[in-house]
Amino acid sequence: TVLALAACGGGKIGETPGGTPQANNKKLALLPGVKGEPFYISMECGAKEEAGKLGYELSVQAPEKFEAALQVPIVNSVLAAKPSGVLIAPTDDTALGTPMKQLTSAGIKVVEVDTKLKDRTVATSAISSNNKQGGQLAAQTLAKLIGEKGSVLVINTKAGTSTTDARAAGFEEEIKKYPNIKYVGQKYSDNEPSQAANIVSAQIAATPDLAGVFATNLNSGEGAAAGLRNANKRGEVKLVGFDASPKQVDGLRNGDVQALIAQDPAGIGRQGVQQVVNALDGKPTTKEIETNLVAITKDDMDSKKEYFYRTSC
Ligand code: T6T
Repeated sequence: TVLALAACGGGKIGETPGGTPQANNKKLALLPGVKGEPFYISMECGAKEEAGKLGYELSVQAPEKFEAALQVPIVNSVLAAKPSGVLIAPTDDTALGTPMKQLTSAGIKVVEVDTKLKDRTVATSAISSNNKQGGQLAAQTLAKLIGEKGSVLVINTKAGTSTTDARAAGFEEEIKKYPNIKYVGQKYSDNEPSQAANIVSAQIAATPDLAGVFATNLNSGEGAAAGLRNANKRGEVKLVGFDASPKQVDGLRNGDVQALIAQDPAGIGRQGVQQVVNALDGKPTTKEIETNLVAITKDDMDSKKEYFYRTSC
């Protein structure tokens, strides 16, 4: 039957599992990981611009916190609204699997932007930084800053976040190549800056020779900077962050942080829209697309302004 064929992936483009062809209503939804955060705002700017060029309307719905339990109901309400395509940053690499599959079963084209599911069969395409490479770059940058010796800590966000997990893994792999650097492990901040600050203070007390910290994203980096400041270790313990929010960029300028690994969120949004529209038009799509990453320090920050994130479009 048509139903059985479609359930095995045999349905035609734009056809629901029931076999009813779904008209392209030119509506797209972007579901970022969290609301009001410069990384996702920049992504939204890129996506909106591209959607406008291609004649699509793009709505944005984000949870108040980076949390699967808050994002799942959003996916369900988007399913009911039935846009033709969805761009989603799943906040958990497993928990969002079932709701995302419901989107594709309803004939909605799904593209992952930034984070992704472990299950690589659900989304048509995924656009993200090479996060493992970003973690390796962070390790090389931090190693250089600390003269390749001393103890280093990773402040991560939440286990199950594909991007930050990959950054921490890349960092760990790379930092182990330095014989005089001791990796003291990673601690999770739950993506809360205050928790990241507390972790840094506690680690300084426990590890007096702490030489460096790698914070795997915006919130953990902003929090780690506050922790170092509170402990009077600003500049003495070197900090490498990920992302380039206005606060992080200020931190680079004033010495709170020594290097940032910046992503291209607007490019992720732009290419996400291109991929979902290609899928809707029956054109070829690319399964995995990598966007740019760049290390920024105080010395070269003025020539890298195009990598700074935005707070409005
Ligand atoms: O680092 C980005 C993003 O890549 C990550 O998946 C989650 O955190 C950010 O949004 C920054 O807060």
